[in-house]
Amino acid sequence: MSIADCDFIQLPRFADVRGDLVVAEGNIHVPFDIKRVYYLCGVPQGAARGGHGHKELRQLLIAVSGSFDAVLDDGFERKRVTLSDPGRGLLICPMIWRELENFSSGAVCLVLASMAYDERDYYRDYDSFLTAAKENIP
Ligand code: T46
Repeated sequence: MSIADCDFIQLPRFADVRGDLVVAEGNIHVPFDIKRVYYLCGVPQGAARGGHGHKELRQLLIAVSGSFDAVLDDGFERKRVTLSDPGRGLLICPMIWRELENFSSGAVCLVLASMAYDERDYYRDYDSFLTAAKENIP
């Protein structure tokens, strides 16, 4: 997996005079079974989230309100993308180090995840992640 495999997915959006409704169904719009949902909110100005990689977890991040940046790193290259559109989500594949920063005031990051929470799936140390990524060991 590389950062080339991490891309935005456009979600179906139903807009009418009452506002917008955006849908994300597992294995239809999102390329995995959705096993867990969580969200980041109330992030203070200047604070960062993430700062880890996952061995197997796949996630779709959606800025349902406000905006923030995601810095993705596959051990070989880095890219920064901005999430600000509630109608599209950023797919993050396994073995990608991610850092989330530049949260706007009131930003909410909704996360759809392919697995239940499991601390053993995390690389929380960058050097260990880098060694595994370079050796292609999940
Ligand atoms: C990711 C980014 C975008 C749980 O108990 N269950 C959960 O499902 C999650 C995600 C976290 N936690 C606990 C574990 C920690 O005690 O919540 C606490 C904060 O978690 P963490 O420091 O990992 O939060 P972030 O925002 O740095 O990272 C999270 C996800 O862990 C991570 O997978 O990609 O959001």
